[in-house]
Amino acid sequence: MREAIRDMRVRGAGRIARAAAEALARAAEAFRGEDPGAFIKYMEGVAEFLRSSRPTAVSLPNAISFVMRSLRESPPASVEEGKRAVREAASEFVVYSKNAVRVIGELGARRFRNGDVVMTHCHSSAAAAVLSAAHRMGKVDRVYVKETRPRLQGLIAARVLSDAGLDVTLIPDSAVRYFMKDVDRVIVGADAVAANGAVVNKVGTSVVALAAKEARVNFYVAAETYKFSPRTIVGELVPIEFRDPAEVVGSDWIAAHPKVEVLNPAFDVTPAEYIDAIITEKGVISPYAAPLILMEEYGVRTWLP
Ligand code: RI2
Repeated sequence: MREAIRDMRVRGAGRIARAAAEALARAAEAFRGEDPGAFIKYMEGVAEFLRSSRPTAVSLPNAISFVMRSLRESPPASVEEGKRAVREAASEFVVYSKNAVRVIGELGARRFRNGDVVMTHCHSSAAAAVLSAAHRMGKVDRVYVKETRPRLQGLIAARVLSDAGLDVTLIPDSAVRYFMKDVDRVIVGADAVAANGAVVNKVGTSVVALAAKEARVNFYVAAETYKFSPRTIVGELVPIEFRDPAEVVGSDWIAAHPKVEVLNPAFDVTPAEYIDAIITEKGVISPYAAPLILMEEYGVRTWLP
């Protein structure tokens, strides 16, 4: 699963969180032995290994912590009990996560008006849930989807939204400002939401936000609460993943141009002042209310690490 997340066969912040939770449950089942202490140590190792799959989407460590808390808070008396605790916590997370995406769809759709033309970036299941729900409510028919180089996840969004019945226009990333004048609202997903309301999402998101602000177009983010980053409350930055430059131009081109540096950041940061609302499963909030979500999710411990 770590390899699948690393090479993005499993991708999308929500999906990798669910996959990690399920991988923990599978790893627990595979443990052979009778010593609960050894089981916990083994699970801590698996958790650490999975956590290092990709650095940016905070949903991944948050999901892992959720599952591991079931062992840490009440240490099991037997390996069987430990396995059961992990299995139940993992399935609780998966159920919660899928339901959260559905609720976000319903809450988010209410923010749209009849006839809105929308733009999105990359493929986010949460943003797609909002667009599909808004379409079912008869509010949104047309959506601009950016191709999202270098890995072209926009093509996934184009397929998903077209299958949901929307009229999709696929555009190159560089055409974002050209088409913004035709757009009423933007909606994107998130890999991490910081305590200061900044949103980390697929690289290029902040450019869409800039163009939207210039054109006075509303900019929404759809994010489950487990995408809020507790560490940012004490000033830690969300690490930005830099992926293989070969994803940008191919390894042959790189080999043929040894003097050219090719960089491939996977994410960028959109500051709170560019964001009108974050749609979570607990309600639609201002980005400046991000600390309230963190307080509710992690309590005062967040401030006293
Ligand atoms: P959902 C993705 O990252 C995109 O940046 C997307 O906006 C975000 O995760 C959230 O996706 P990547 O895994 O959880 O494609 O809403 O690098 O599906």
